[in-house]
Amino acid sequence: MPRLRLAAASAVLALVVVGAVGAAGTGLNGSVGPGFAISLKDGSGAQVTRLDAGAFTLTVEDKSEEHNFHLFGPGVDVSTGIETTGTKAFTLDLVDGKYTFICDPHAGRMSGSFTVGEVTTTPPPVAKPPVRLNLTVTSKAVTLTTPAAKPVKALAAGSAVITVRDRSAARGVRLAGAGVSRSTTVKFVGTVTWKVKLSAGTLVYGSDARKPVLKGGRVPVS
Ligand SMILES: [Cu+2]
Repeated sequence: MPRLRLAAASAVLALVVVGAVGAAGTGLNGSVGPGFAISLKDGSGAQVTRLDAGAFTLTVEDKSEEHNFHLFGPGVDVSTGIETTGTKAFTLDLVDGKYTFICDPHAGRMSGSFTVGEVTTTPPPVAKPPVRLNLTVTSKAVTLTTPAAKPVKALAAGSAVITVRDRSAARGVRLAGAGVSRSTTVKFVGTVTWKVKLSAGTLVYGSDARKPVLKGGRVPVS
């Protein structure tokens, strides 16, 4: 009995010490059990989703002998025992980053997280400028070239701006495959611009109508 009383006294002392420390930091309340409930709330009772960096006192009420409350993140790794219950307090120095709390035996269904500091958002991907191509049909040939007049051997999927030069009143030019299906009419002579979105596949270009049909080419798009 005296030993028990001593234990009780030291527990009270511990609570007093914790209380004193608690005054230095903002209070957070963790709770686990009964059942599969786990939560972390601020002083106003609201679910913690984001905090400013700083000192905090986390008071955890562990209400179950099957669960524990385990909080970890940058510079922090604290937990209550699985088979123990009761109230336990921790001082936390939270810095910018993501923190997670779980019940170790049931991390799959008992977990939560919050961020500290600025929430880092990944910047939107920088849009690649469209590739520029020239598609030309004359009475003799159909060619697909770069603006520097080099033949196109391969293309990357994405946007393309194609300057189409139809120099033949007897043929149209067509572009098909890789998500594209465009053509000029047989009679048309002139220059048009096609803005297309190339997807992976094979881009086929050639002429149509009047025989002989001019063979163009095939370009892999990946
Ligand atoms: Cu659990």
